[in-house]
Amino acid sequence: MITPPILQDPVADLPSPEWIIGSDPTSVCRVTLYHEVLSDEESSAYFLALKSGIHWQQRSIRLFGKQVMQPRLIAWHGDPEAIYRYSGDTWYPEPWVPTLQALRQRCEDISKTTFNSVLLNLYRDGNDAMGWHADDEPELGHEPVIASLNLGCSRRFDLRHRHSGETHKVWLPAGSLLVMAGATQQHWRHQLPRSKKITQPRLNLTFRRIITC
Ligand SMILES: O=C(O)CCC(=O)C(=O)O
Ligand SMILES: [Mn+2]
Repeated sequence: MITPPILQDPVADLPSPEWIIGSDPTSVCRVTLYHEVLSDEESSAYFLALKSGIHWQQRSIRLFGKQVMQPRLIAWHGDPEAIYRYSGDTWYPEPWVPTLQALRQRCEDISKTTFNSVLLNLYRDGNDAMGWHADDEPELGHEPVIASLNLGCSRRFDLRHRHSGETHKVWLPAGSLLVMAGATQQHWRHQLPRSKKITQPRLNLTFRRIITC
C-alpha cells in the first residue's frame, strides 16, 4: 500500500495559469499550464511512491503492420467500469489507491471537473517518449478535459495544430499540471519527443473521464 504525503492547501493560493493555447476560458481550444501545483517535497515524495508502488507494464502496439514495444512503461487505474481502448489495446483498470486519489482530488479542484481514471506513463530516460497523437478515443467523449500532472525530470511537450502546423513547445517541470480542454483534441496533436540529453526518469499522470454506459 502506498501512503500519500500530506497535500498542501488551499488551491486558491495557486499561481495564475499560463495560457499555452487560448487566452481565456471562452476559447474553443484551451491548454493551460499551472506551475507548482505540488511543492518540491510533495513532487519528490509522490514520484518515489509511485515509481516503486505502481505495477508498471510495457506493452506492444501495432505500428505500420508490425508489433513494437511501446517506449515507456504504463499503468491504468480507475473505477471498475473505466475500460480504455487505445492503439489497438484494451486496458482494464487497476483500483484506485490513496496516493492516486489524493492527486486526483488536487487535479479535480484545479481543473474544476471530475475524473474516473488515470493513465500513468513512466519515461525511464530520454529514450522513452510518446509520438504525435490526440486523446480523441470515442470513450473520452466530446471535448474531453485531460489533466496531465508531471513528476520527476522536466521534459519538453509539443503541441501542433492539425492543419496550420502552428507549434508550441513547453517544458513541464515536476509539480506542474497541464490541462487540455475544449476542442483541443479535435484541432491539435501533442507529443513528448525523445531527447538524448535526458538521463533521468519522469512520471506523467493524465486524469481522464471515460464515458461509460
Ligand atoms: O507524458 C506526457 O506529458 C504526455 C502523455 C500523453 O499525452 C498521454 O498519456 O496521452
Ligand atoms: Mn496524450
